[in-house]
Amino acid sequence: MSARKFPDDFLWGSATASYQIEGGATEGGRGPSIWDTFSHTPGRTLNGDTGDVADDHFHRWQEDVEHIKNLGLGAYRFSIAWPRVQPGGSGEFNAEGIRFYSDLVDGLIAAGVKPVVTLYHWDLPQELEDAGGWTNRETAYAFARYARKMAEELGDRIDVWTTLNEPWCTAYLGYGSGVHAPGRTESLAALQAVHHLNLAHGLAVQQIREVLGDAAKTSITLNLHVFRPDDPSSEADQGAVRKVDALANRAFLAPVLDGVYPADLLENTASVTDWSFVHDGDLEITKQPLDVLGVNYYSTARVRHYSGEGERQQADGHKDSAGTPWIAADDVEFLPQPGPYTAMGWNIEPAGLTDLLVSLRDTYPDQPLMVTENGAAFADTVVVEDGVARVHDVERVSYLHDHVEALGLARDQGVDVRGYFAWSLLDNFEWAYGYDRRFGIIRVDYETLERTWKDSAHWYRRLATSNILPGTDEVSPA
Ligand code: IFM
Repeated sequence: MSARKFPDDFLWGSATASYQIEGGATEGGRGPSIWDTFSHTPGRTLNGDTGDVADDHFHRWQEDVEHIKNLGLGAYRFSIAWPRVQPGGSGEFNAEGIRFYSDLVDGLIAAGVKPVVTLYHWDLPQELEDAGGWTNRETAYAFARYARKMAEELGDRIDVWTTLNEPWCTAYLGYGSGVHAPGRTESLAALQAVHHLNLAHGLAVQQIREVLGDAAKTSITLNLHVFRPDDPSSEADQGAVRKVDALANRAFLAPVLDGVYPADLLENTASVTDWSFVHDGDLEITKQPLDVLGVNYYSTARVRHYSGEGERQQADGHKDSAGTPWIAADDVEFLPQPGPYTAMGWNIEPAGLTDLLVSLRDTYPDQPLMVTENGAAFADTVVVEDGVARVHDVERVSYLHDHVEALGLARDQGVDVRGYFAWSLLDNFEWAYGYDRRFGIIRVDYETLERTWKDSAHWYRRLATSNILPGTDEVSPA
């Protein structure tokens, strides 16, 4: 069997996010974000870990760009910390913070790497949260002003402008289940956040296009959920899938790509809200032409209708939540999926990625796609061989291999997927799990902050530099 080949212009990249890698939390004029507050609140993160130092990328970014270059990547996806460039989220911008990203962008371009920017990967300026955060419509307008400023400053040096990363997490984990910052557990707040995030996205795209014209490539990244009905022949289980699909997927896809909220979403959540926070004209704003839709994929979920008998199962990967991210879905059960699992407890099912990409193409045939995150956490160990530190992360190599193959299978079916970004470039602060879960293809020693390529990095370099899917045993250093 010949190895899978990808086209020459297929974009191979790796992704990170500001709060997860930067550190320098109080340096360079950066203001506090909701994740500073949250992680410094006892009991919120595993071992009380914070992003104060993280990978110290703030000081080591040049070394990190060198790693990206040596990996042979065509693109690097990173996020801008809003409070680093505008400490309070409105008002004064911080020239020093802007310079940090401007230098990073120049460094990437000099290394032959396309910068793919995310404007919001969860580190909301704390001052904005104090005024209501994403429950407050004003936050969407503040976000648009910040987006405009970034477009003015970074301009045409950016390859793709991504407005939001995984608004599902911001809305439902931040305001519904409370496992993410700001840690609120209010169903109404979560749904208000859903809408204000969609609005923020649309307003920001308008601003970016106003500054940069149609040449600007714009995007949003969604963590779309793949739900399997427990019994595919059961109408009740299919109904359970539709209910959570509306909350998790269509609550974002429909306003952003179709300019509507799904009728079943409004109906199912009527006990929580009448959605009067959606103003006339908002849905024309949320729907903006998108050059690429970013898709983050990790695993699948199995759901069934809950009749009320017996204890309701909630094996959805968020079962340790204080509240629930599944608003008005008490009649839906999440069942454990068969393994294997990653260190996050997430099941590994590459076919879910193929299914997701194909179903997106079926619904939105003209929408180009990009897998903006995919990867796995495992408990890595370092071994020293001939005086050289190695991490034989066999499971991660095979996870990446199988998911790239799954993406290839979607392409075989004619799906227009243009790029793939491994999550993550570096081990980093995995939110409520602190530094305990390692997703990096490059290991970070949190004592010395030294970077060590894992086998997965060597494997990924082969893929990125050849466009041919290497075997899982092709992991030796070049
Ligand atoms: O680390 C996160 C990232 O910030 C957003 N997507 C999922 C990753 C793994 O949980």
